[in-house]
Amino acid sequence: MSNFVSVARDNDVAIITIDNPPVNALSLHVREPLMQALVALRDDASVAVIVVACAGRTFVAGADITEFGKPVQQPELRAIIGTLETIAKPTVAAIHGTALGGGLELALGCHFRVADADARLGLPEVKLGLLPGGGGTVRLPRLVGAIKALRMIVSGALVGADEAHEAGLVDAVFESNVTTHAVNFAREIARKGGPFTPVRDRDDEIKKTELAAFDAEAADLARKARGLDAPIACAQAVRNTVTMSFEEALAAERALFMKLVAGDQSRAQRHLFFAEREAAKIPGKDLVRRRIARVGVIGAGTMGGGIAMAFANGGFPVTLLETSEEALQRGLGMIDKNYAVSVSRGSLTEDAKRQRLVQFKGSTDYSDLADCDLIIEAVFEDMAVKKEVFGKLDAVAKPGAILATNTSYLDIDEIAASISRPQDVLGLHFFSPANVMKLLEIVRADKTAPDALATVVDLARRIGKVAVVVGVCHGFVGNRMLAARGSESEALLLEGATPSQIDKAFTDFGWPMGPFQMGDLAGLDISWRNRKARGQTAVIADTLCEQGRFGQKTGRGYYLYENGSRMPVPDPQIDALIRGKAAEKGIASREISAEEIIERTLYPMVNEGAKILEEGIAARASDIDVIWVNGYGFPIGKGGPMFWAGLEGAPRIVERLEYWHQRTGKDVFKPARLLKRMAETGSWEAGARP
Ligand code: 3H9
Repeated sequence: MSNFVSVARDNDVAIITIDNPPVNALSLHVREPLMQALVALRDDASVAVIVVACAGRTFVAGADITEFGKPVQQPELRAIIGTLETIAKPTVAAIHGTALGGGLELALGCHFRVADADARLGLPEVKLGLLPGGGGTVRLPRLVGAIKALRMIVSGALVGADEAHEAGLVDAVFESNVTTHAVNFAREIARKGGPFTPVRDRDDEIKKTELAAFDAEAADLARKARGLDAPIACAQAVRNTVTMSFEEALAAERALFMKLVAGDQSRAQRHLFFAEREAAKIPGKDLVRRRIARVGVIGAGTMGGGIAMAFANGGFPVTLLETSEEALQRGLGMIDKNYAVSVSRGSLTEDAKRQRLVQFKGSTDYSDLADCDLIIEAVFEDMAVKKEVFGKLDAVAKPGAILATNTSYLDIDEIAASISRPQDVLGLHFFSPANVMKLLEIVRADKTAPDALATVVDLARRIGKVAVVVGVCHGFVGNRMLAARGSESEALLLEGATPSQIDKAFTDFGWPMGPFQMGDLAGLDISWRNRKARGQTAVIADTLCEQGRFGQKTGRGYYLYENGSRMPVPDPQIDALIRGKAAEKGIASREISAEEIIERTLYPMVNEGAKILEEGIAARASDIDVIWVNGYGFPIGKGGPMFWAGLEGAPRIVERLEYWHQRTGKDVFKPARLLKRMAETGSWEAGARP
């Protein structure tokens, strides 16, 4: 029929196969022949049953995301599903891999769904800033009930085949060869005879809904939406299914979908979807990767332990090295405790915990790292200490082993130059807690061999990290931009803003927390130590540390944390301290608006991002977005700092930076050449590679 949709016959069973690699997305070139096939088979009296299946590694993983934002082309998915529902003979979706979004909606248009045991199903549109727009919000509740559908749709979480079966979403689960089983299943169904009720006409589950319980759950979910429109729209659409007729709810779903798909939040989230995948693409696709069978981690503190756990979770045996038996046991004990917490929360089984723990081998002897293919040091952030560690590694590591440093700031070229094999050295900058945080900055040093780099990029994916390759500079991409963001924080305080006012401007923007809450959480002593090492000062932050106010860990920082609570309480003493320091410096207090706070913190950050692109430290503007969303909590609905700069308007950012530069003379406000070019051309890429 077409390269993308074919029909095969097994006597009176017709099998439609969608074949649109890599994920069988419902692109126009699939929808057209699919519609034709359905109409033809509906009208073909020799066909008794229709099975809808997919070739390749997965069932349909959704609508084609690249088509969003462009004019809708017929036939639409909704029309295809509508046509499926006009077919009186039984229709069966044979699901393997993932049935996601429009893919699951297509399956919901069938009378029956059968799945491979390892298949996963879900409506993850919310993660793209959307809601299911192919009838998912009106059909899924009819099978699994409104509250379960609400949870699935608002979270976008996938369910396994067994759970789907239990919930009524799937009618049968098979160990393997789902299409063959689907044909037999279909025959059996046809033999028993109809009538076969389309999902749209099954109202029993809907009628059982207690609206008050539904609303309570929806309100709870809405509180967690943090400024995102899609979760709220998802909940509204499912509620409509309870309160409206099928047709009305379907029309309301469509209206909500069209609004979201045209909005900035969904544009931003779609940008991030592709940006994350793009970030993993580096030159050297065909390079032979180095074999990584065992990983060594030096340092069993919070960072080293987290890194070791990340690899153990990814199935790698790990040798964990410490300087003393006592430190080693403390580190291993912490790892055990972390896994125990996961077990108590129900996210890990006892058995899985045991399997992870056997991956660890502890040692205090460097020669035990000789069989490791990748060794990551996570020791004290000090050049001399790091060089000493690398010197020892140079002596014991096997030829070709990749030697990585987890430094957050130090010059990796200098570390690499200190040993005999600089080609094997690179940076792996994990974010704390390393077993949880998704971001991994992979730092390519001057002499890093391309195959070593390609190996760790692949490896990052295997341990579930979102990896971005960056170049060497102080703080790499993330922390360098963080410094630019933070540079005005103190000045804003001295000029009259309070920590809570600044933090509120951030949370209103969509950040999970503001810079002062974040400082208190991370521990103010860390940046204090860093400042001292670099001969820098920050009058308020330094005074806080001199008073022993290190943040949450001492119960006092910019805020008070009473009785071990993590809830920040504004402290009048801090306001007095700030006003006192301002008076000493002769700075008059004035009203500071939320707009000014954003301009003086986030615009310099975008500016620094532009400099990073100019210098080739990041390859693409979208790489910077991936770093900030996954590592620092930049609101996903704004797509990352560089995408947001486009929404905000680069001309405006340049104009305001120039204003602040003129007023303060500070370098952070001096617009980067590339930012000015972006303001003129509207594209980072136009200037990224001059
Ligand atoms: C939707 O369905 C809306 C409807 O309700 C309403 C419509 C009216 N479209 O992730 P991978 C590409 S919204 C286009 O690396 P994996 C991806 O960019 C959709 N392209 O593979 C990549 O390209 P490249 C709801 C897509 O094995 C390649 O495929 N569905 C799409 O790690 C491989 O992807 C979703 O949100 C797409 N839908 O993971 C599911 N999906 O090679 C989104 C993927 O050039 N997809 N690509 O970089 C996923 O979650 C994962 O891709 C999946 C496979 C789990 C399927």
